[in-house]
Amino acid sequence: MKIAILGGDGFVGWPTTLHLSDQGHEVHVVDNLSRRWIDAELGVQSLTPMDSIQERCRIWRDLTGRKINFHLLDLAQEYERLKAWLGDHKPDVVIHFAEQRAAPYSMKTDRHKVYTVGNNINATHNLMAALVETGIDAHVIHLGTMGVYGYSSVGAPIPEGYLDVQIDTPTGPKEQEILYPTRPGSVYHMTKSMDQILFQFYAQNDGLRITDLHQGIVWGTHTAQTRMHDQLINRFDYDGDYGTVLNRFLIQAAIGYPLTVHGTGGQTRAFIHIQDSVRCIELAMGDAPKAGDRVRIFNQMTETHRVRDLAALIAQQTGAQVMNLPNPRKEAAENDLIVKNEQFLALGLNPTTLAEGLLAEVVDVARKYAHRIDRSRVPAVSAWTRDLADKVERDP
Ligand code: NAD
Ligand code: USQ
Repeated sequence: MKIAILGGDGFVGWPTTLHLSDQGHEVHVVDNLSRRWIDAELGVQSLTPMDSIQERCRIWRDLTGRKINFHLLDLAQEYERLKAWLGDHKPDVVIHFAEQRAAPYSMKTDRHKVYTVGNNINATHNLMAALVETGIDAHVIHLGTMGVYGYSSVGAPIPEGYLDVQIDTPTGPKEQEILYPTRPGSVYHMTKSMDQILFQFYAQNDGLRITDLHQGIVWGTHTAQTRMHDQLINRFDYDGDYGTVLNRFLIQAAIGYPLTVHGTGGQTRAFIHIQDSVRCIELAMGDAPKAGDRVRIFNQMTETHRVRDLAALIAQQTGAQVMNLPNPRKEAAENDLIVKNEQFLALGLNPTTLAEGLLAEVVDVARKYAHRIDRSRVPAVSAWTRDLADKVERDP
């Protein structure tokens, strides 16, 4: 199949690109490299030394004989070029990773809020409009987030996207299926909630075939293909804006930095290993909806963990200290989370769980590149409100 990977230079996009190229698909990465520019803006860099996307593609070709095509294009700002590109290449599948994905970055200042909404909503909507206009019947697979649900599950498992509700009407109660009500916890998560409505509209109005993957926090760094060569190494964020909690704890453990638990660490979140994330995308590709179907929604996660339990586990394995910091985010201090993920299990996903070996692998990668870490970039200082900003510890 011919596959367009929008955002294919990123943390999940790059291993997905390699995996699908390895399977013999014709793969095209479309990316504006904004994530690399944001590194420059923030004065941070990936823990792992990343080559340019062109160099990564060259190494892959030398190693495997397979070609990955790269196209520099901004989905949000270059609508006409996007439409022309789709018209020229006519992909069978479009995998859409191309959004600003860090909640703390989206909450930094009003400028970052405006950028995140403009970038994410326009990227998604431009893609929808261009597919309709060009008449291309590609299966769109979007990377959404578990965060659209808002985490607290009132004791009931979070279903895969839809909820059956009973509504009282003058003629008696009626059943209706609705999108699970969203409760985003950041401007970034809010854009993913808005994406859902765009998808619902274009599936119903134009018969676009869309799968939305509500993904949990991705951890790990290597996949089978990124291990094949030093220069195929994946991006690995550790800083207070882009680093996600489990990968941050593993890096902190590697450099002797106390594990930065926000508040009591009572937040329960969904997790998935990067190798499973890539596998899920492959599974979703093989199970495309038909025109006229509702948006297919999968919960792309394999396990849930409480933040303080993760910290305790890593502390026990590595000897790291744990520190409880004022939480810069406005979020429930404690929550439970039960999530349904039966669809991927039924398609054959064999979950990789938090095994000691894989955790140790990440710590080893972090130790190898520890000299690249700027410790002053470890604290999470982006606060959700002005009040919280006053309490954030910049140098804990
Ligand atoms: P990332 O920031 O590493 O990659 C995103 C890529 O998209 C970058 O290469 C960036 O340059 C590109 N991009 C952004 N805006 C663009 C635009 N307007 N035009 C073209 N390219 C653009 O993010 P990631 O961690 O790989 O996440 C990929 C997707 O998966 C995101 O949509 C994110 O919301 C979702 N997701 C990620 C995680 C996670 O833990 N990393 C968890 C759940 C969902
Ligand atoms: N946290 C800490 N210490 C840290 C960092 C985070 O205690 O050093 C806490 C946060 O307060 C939060 C939880 O850990 O309660 C998760 O934070 P995170 O940064 O790992 O995850 P989040 O901001 O939710 O975002 C990440 C990705 C995003 C994706 C989302 C999936 O960046 O793209 O959509 O995970 S989910 O969390 O399921 O919504």
